[in-house]
Amino acid sequence: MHAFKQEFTTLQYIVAHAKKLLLVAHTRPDPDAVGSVLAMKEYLEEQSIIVEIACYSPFPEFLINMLDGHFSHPDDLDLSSYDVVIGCDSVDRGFADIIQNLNEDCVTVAIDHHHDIVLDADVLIIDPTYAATCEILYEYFIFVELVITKEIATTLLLGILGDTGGFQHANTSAHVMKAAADLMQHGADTSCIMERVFANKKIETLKLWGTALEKARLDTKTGMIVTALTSEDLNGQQPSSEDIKEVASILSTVPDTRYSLIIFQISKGRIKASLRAQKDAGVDVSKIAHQFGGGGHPLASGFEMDGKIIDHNGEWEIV
Ligand SMILES: [Mn+2]
Repeated sequence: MHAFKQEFTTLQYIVAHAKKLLLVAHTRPDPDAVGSVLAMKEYLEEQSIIVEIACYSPFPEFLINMLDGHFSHPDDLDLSSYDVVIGCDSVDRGFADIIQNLNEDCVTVAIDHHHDIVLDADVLIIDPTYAATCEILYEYFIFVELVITKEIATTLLLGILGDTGGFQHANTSAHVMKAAADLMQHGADTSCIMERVFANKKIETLKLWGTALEKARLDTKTGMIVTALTSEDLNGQQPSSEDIKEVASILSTVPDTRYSLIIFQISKGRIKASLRAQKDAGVDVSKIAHQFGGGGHPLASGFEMDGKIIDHNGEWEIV
């Protein structure tokens, strides 16, 4: 685990001199992306910096009543007006497009825990041994001796709980638990976050899960369990990425399963897939995701591609 002493010192210096700063959350933001940009915003605004958050997707509906957040579409912002831009989590998704439109003097910072980041920035704070970007930010806030408010504690724990699947994934290290305990001590409400992120399912969502689980097929030779949701299955519904990831997680725990794959139709002509592997199963699902232009972690990854899923009585074809 990288200590980032030098990078944190540099970031602290950049922040001390920033006047107008843009935070970037990745497209279709997950709890770690939302948690990290909101925690950063709170910290930066304390220091009288003008801060905005850019994202190509709207603020996630399931977090609206819990957190006070506002995302602006990058096209609605004057991107050349910022002196610092910080991308938090999955910086390859969206941040790369924004970087191209910045002022020449603008300082760019990327904070991430994905192992396959190709994007370049002036300051890179990237280490895949961290479970969440929020875990890296927690380290940074300790480093700069920030007083952790209830809001910051809540947003950081949101990211940690999101990316560890509520402490269930293999990335739940002793360091994660220590950080989480400290954040709880500073007022973060674990059960409230858990309810938002993992419970609080609409009946339609649970029915979709039911369809996905019912159609799942296990190949005992390879240990792969697979299921798919066609546009007919979805019937106009648009499940969140979190919902789909959860189905992949549940399927990966079936006995004799080494890894799981769920494919669903996100829009007409476009499909999305989520992969989960069991720890010690010897499968690196990020390698599979890479073959299809996606990415992620060895035990949790995903990809998107053009295509339409067709169901031939339980045998799927992508055309
Ligand atoms: Mn993350």
